[in-house]
Amino acid sequence: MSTNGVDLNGHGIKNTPYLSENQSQAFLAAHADEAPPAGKKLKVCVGGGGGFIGSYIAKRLMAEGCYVVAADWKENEFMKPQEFCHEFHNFDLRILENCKKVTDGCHHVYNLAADMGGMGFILSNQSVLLYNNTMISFNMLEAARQNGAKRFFYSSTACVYNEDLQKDPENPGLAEHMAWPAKPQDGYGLEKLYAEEMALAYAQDFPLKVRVARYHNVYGPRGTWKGGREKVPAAFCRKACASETEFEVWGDGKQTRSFMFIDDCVHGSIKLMYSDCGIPLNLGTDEMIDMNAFAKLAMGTRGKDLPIKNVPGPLGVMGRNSDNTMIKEKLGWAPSISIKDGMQVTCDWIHDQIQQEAATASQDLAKYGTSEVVVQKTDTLDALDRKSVV
Ligand code: NAD
Ligand code: GDC
Repeated sequence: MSTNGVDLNGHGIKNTPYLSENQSQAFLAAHADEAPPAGKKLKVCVGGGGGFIGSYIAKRLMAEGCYVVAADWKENEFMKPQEFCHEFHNFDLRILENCKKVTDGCHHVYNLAADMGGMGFILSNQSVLLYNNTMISFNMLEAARQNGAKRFFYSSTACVYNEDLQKDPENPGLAEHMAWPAKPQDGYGLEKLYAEEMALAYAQDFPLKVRVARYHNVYGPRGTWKGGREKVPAAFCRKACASETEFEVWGDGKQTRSFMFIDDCVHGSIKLMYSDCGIPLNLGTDEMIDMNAFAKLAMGTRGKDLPIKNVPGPLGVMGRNSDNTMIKEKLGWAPSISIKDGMQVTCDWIHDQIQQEAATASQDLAKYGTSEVVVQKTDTLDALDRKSVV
């Protein structure tokens, strides 16, 4: 593990080359025209601040001297609100009135809120997530405009890319222009692509600077690791801890992905927000790996080498990698934390979570050796009529 750089979140990983440790202060020093009045902090709203990436971004912005308002319809599972924000609002962000309340007076708005998960969620929940995410994305953007925010960050995804370019596991890298002509693999990718376009249109028509990151599979401590919404890094860490005789992998395991550790995601998101880059950018690593090799890497973090059992499951695309030419050109930086380093930290954390559960309740470890597929329910849609406007 490299010791060069800064340990952003106390994970012990220091290999991100930081241009400025405190990006918020550097931004304010360079943009006097966008700075709040003397003595006032830059006020930032983080939609989805109770979630994985949102809570990290909120915590980092708070540490960098911003006044942080986090909003989510659930509290963070692993941190108390005061650990990552100044104000926490338990609001349904599908509702414009709620979005307006949480973005009131904010200079910057980050939208990280989405009904989301890995392949065990997004393919089997298309209708509900299409409705929920469309409402959140549109209303957070419009609320930012109505409240006169100066900058808006939208968390898009590698799922926007044309599926015809992702059939071969030897994916050479998806460059930003390859999202068009559009043919995303699922409704989640399509909804994200449309929300990107809407944000870009707002940037053209209104005095709102829009920044769009296309995240490539983000993982790390405090991410969802069980229940069916987890993505493959957390699922494999959990299986590496729990499996004793064989290791289950959905599909033939030849499908490839690249993965980004949370510290790189936080640093890159804030760096992009403060940049002059008005076009969507890939935010991911270009260290591509196939799922059988990834399973072995995860097992290695626990000192295991079990036989792999390839089982049926939702697969998504066959090959996906990030082309980082554009981000290097625009930001002079790209994510660089290795899968090996990031997975060791993540698997150690999931091991601790399992140990903590075992200390408080009787535990069926075998269930953690397999992954669930989440069945679609309409409770969030039905709740719209009853209790959404807080
Ligand atoms: P997450 O599920 O941990 O966080 C999303 C948060 O949004 C959750 O806390 C959830 O409660 C909240 N939310 C959902 N619906 C809401 C509503 N109606 N009102 C208020 N809050 C609501 O997921 P994450 O991994 O932190 O993802 C953050 C963003 O990044 C999402 O927009 C996601 O689509 C995007 N993204 C993530 C990844 C990844 O690999 N994690 C990859 C690509 C894009
Ligand atoms: O879920 P995910 O990480 O999403 O799956 C990656 C690959 O790993 C898939 O081919 C899946 O079949 C395989 N896989 C094998 N075993 C398992 O136990 C498992 N659990 C999971 N989850 N997968 C397993 C994601 C989206 C995100 C986000 C990112 C952006 O797609 O689900 O919402 O937008 O992409 O990069 P993935 O990478 O297909």
